[in-house]
Amino acid sequence: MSVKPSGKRVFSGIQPTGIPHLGNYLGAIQNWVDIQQNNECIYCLVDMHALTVWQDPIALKKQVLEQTAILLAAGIDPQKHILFNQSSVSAHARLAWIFNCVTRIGWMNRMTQFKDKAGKNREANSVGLYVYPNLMAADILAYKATCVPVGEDQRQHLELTNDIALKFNYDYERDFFPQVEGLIPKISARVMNLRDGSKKMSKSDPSKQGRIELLDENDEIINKIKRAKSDSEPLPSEKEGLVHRLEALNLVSIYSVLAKQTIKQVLQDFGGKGFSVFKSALSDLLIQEIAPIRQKTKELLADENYLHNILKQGSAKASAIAEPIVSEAEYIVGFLK
Ligand code: AQP
Repeated sequence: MSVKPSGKRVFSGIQPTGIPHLGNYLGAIQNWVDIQQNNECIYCLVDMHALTVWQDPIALKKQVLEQTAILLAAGIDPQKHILFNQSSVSAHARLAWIFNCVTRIGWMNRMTQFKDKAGKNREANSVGLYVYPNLMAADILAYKATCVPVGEDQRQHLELTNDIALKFNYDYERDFFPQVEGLIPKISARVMNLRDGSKKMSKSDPSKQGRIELLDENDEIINKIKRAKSDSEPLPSEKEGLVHRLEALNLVSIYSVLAKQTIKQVLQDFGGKGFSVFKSALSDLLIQEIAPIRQKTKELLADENYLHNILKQGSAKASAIAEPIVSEAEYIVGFLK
């Protein structure tokens, strides 16, 4: 994955709704780590977003700490950058309310992620899930961040963020919020469910068999890849041979990102070979990537105070940036200060 250093302010978040999976890792976290080199990065455990779907309160607290440990283990540097939990910085909620009043209902109705997540019984979902993209816009714009590393599934929400910023600037006749740019990994932007190549890999999928979690033990990784859906044909030698073979394409894409090879190169090596050989090589690559993160996470989880302190320091640093920006936005819309 190649990311050009730009010296920008970066914001990104992840929901503490479970253990991050390979999709979160390849679509977001790996990118987060890389761009720390040359940018000012603000990374957030978005517990307020998590609440848009019911969460067990005890589990949610545990998951925030678990994800903090995983992000640190994956290489996030909380000294040079900022790592915190969203609910501890009130600027997010305050700006989100303003954006609820800026966004038009027609815009929200076009959000495909809501449609996917809400399912058939839309009316039974929380209002929070519906206005989730407004909170996401507030997360980013509370810091006037201009660079947002996310997976491909978030592209539409970023476009909405830009529409909100433009409308706010237009309505209040000033150039206050910047336009944001997504930093979306080109290869394997969307990692798919191992059991169903038409669905994205997701933390909230009831079955863990469809996802590789970053805390999976080596034998779990091997078993999940063994049982991953494939087909009876050998792998093709050309990329065109993967059209209509969603699950095979997903496995090859994962391999190509982990091995830092193009799909063409992977198929040069594995074209004509059966899935058992390929899956065994894929498991090896996954274990090589995930085992050190799992090990380090376990060590970090042994000291919860340390993790609490990291988040506390992160919240203070985040507030110091967001507070003046959001206070000014409140003043602009007419709140007494
Ligand atoms: N399957 C995926 N492939 C590539 N990128 C992905 N991301 C999520 N799933 C994939 C990226 O991970 C970042 C954090 O996502 P999130 O946890 O905030 O929420 P999400 O996109 O809704 O992810 P999940 O796993 O599907 O969570 P649940 O099940 O809780 O809703 C984002 O940058 C996202 O693009």
